[in-house]
Amino acid sequence: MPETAATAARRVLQVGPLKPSLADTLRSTYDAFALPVDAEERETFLAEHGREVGAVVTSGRTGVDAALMERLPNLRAVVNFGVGYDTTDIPAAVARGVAVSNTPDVLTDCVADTAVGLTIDVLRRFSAADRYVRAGRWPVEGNFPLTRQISHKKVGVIGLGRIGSAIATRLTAFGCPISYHNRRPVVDSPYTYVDSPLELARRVDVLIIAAAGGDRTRNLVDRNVIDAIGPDGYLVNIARGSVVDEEALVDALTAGRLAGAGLDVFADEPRVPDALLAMDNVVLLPHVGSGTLETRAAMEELTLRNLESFLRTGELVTPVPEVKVPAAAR
Ligand code: 8YV
Repeated sequence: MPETAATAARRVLQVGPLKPSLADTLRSTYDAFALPVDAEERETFLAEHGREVGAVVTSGRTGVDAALMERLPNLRAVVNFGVGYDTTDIPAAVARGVAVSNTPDVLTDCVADTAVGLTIDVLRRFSAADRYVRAGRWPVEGNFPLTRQISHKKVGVIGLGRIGSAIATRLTAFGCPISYHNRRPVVDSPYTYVDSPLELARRVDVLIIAAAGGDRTRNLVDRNVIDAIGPDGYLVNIARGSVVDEEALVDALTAGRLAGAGLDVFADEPRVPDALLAMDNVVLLPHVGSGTLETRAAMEELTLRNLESFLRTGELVTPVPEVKVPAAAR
């Protein structure tokens, strides 16, 4: 009998840590397995149960690589908590007819707020000024040094998707002229298109990265782009650490070839290069872009809607664009 959504493996598997309430629901409502962390236990689990798994629920921090897909031969859906799905092997999913969903839209506002917050913080040096007060330096050393104004700064956005556009809208209200780089110009965009990250970096005071991670954007912001931002310029990254050559970024900051950086994401999270920890002109956040109660609840709800819909109908609610597997192929 050909495999259909009705006859397919139905077991749900949690891969990697998830929001505790989501993990609880998976266990209690969906009788889900959780993939063991220990290598030996994982091996035993996959040998015993791998064929039963029809859907994985994971997050952008863990994902499903090609090797794990191989061990889940009846996998038909990867339901991803998070908008970014660069940790899931998309070509392997396409080749295997595995559908993938993410959680777009519901986190756009919070991630854009974070980008603006980081931009203000790194230019106005609020976190550094806070440290100055706490260290008791104000009464001893006097006024905190002057900082940089944010209003009217020229801002460049790499990746004018949903989040990039929400950042641009916010910063337009600050009087910032916005230009952007995408693979292609956005039709009817009110912002100025620039056809390379290098040229964009040359033109702006603040370069904000909002592009998706993955192979296509790896080190898109390389040494040359960082140098083009220049010693009076700032870099803000709320996307993925992989989009920036982190070593080049550290070098530029160390040598004073870049004024400062606001970073919510890093190349090897949760590790942050030691050199950055010692700098006062960087703001470092532990990947909290979407991390509010409201947004994480909305992400959880959308994740569960995708799972429920997939189990009932074989269709995902918010499939990612690259992997729209027609129902007939599943
Ligand atoms: C989350 C994110 O921190 O959505 C994304 O791509 O990076 C963040 O919203 C992450 O997905 C949670 O695991």
